[in-house]
Amino acid sequence: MTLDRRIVLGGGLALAACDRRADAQIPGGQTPVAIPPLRSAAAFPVGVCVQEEQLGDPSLVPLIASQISQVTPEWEMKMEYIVKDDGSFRFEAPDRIAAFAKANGMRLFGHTLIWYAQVPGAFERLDEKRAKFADAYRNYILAVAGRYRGQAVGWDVVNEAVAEDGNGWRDSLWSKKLGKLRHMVLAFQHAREADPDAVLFLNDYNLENLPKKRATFMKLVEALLKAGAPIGGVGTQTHLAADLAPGEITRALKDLASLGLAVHVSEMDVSLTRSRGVLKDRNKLPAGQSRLYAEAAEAFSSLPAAQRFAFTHWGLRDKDSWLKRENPADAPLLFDDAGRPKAAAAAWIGGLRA
Ligand code: 9MR
Repeated sequence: MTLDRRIVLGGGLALAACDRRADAQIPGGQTPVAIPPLRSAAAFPVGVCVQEEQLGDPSLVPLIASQISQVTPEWEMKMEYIVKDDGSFRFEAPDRIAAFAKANGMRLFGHTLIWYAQVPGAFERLDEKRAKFADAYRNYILAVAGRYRGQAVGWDVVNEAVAEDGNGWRDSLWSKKLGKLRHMVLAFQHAREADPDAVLFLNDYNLENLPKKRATFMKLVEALLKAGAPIGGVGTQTHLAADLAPGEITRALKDLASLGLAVHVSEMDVSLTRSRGVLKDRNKLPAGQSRLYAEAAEAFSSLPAAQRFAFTHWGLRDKDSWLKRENPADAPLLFDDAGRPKAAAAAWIGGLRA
């Protein structure tokens, strides 16, 4: 671990006095702690997701710049942003995020090319003719992955392909038009054509808490490789609930690493409000959250160095989290709303190994 001993509070920001009102904003009675920057504490790239509008936030930008070495666009590199109603593309927001990454010496990670959940009308309206659809599919992947060629270090090429319960693979417009396995093989091949150097990922969630889903995910990776898909890595989103049992993350990461590919913890957060009730005492959830962050850091650190692609947090401050947008009582990230490191941040750093 290349530990930079500079100790920061709130990512080098002027720390607001910890008066009682500020303390009261921290859920579960957590108090701010002193930590070295995440990016210098870890021996691997540390990522975060960003939205274009956050690049104008004068308190968030220095926090990202001091803590982070890789950025993933949270939604503006997806079809929902890029594909306009007439089928043409726009790139203003992802271009700005890519420029921000470059200006700050950070890696850029592309997310995501093909996702069952994103089906633009322009694709739905294409002629029934399969050839036309296949051309548009290839053209999209070439345009998007090709645009960031030479900058994006990797891409989530296919996102969330495994069925919710782990039974088989999901249906989507893409699978209906191009075939269940074939649309994924094509996506990887087109992404490789667009960018010969980016590491290409299959990415999914609930791989820690649902071993059956993990097994299906791993079988899918093998099937894709066998069919000629140039997969270079596996992404585990790691959206967890704070009462997940100890050991699950470690088992999942070991299992996934046994494929021999690069591993990306791609979207970690630990929800306090989505817990399934194993921990009955809500006051214990922040401790559970810290424990899971520590376990994730330790398990990821224990993987062979060559397989540790990056560890991405799905936001830094609680107030920027998609989970908090869904439930204001949640506090799933390493930094509080004011950008001060929580106990979870110290726990994550404490779990890192050389
Ligand atoms: O956090 C993202 C949220 O801001 C977007 O509105 C949403 C749809 O684009 O996607 C969220 O991120 C998801 C990620 O892309 C894939 N895994 C699940 C994440 C949380 O829903």
